Amino acid sequence: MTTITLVQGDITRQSADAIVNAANSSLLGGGGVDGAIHRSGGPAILAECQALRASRYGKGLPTGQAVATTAGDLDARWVIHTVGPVYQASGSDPSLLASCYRESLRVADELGARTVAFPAISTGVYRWPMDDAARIAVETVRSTPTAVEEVRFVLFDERAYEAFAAQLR
Ligand code: AR6
Repeated sequence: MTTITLVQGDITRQSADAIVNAANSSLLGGGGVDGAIHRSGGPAILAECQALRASRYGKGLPTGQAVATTAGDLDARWVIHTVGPVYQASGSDPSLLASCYRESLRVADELGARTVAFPAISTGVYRWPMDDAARIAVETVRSTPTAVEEVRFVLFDERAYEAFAAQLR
């Protein structure tokens, strides 16, 4: 059984086996959660991301996929980087956002992670509407078989927290 918990706060302050990063396909950093994770985690994370680009992901990590690195100075063993889809009002594929959660859990299982902290993927720079993103996140975690014991959604502000709380009620 996987327990879903909600926390309002900064994901870089969390203690967990794995912390998920809402990255971009370059894996070389950016703003939002991505910037915060690289700033708090230190240069070891970027060094491993650069090695992954050179070895496995020359064209970048595709949207909806996930890959792990060290967590550097964060209070975690791994960072799992995943690339959310950019929301477009003209049509966006929710299965790609679901895939981020499913693939991150698959990577977590491969690593043996038991606690995994997720941000609200795609809801910042990538503009996915929060209520819809919260529904997709919670439904996907609930329907994905995994040995992860705790999935913790770490929501940056009260609006995001309330959107996820509504899905759990
Ligand atoms: N802890 C938890 N949540 C956070 C934090 C934090 N420290 N900082 C921001 N959020 P975003 P995306 C929330 O933009 O939409 C980057 O530049 C934020 O309020 O980080 O998937 C990447 O390099 C929002 O609800 O990720 C990509 O280019 C959520 O995290 C692009 O942004 C996601 O916002 C990815 O965009």
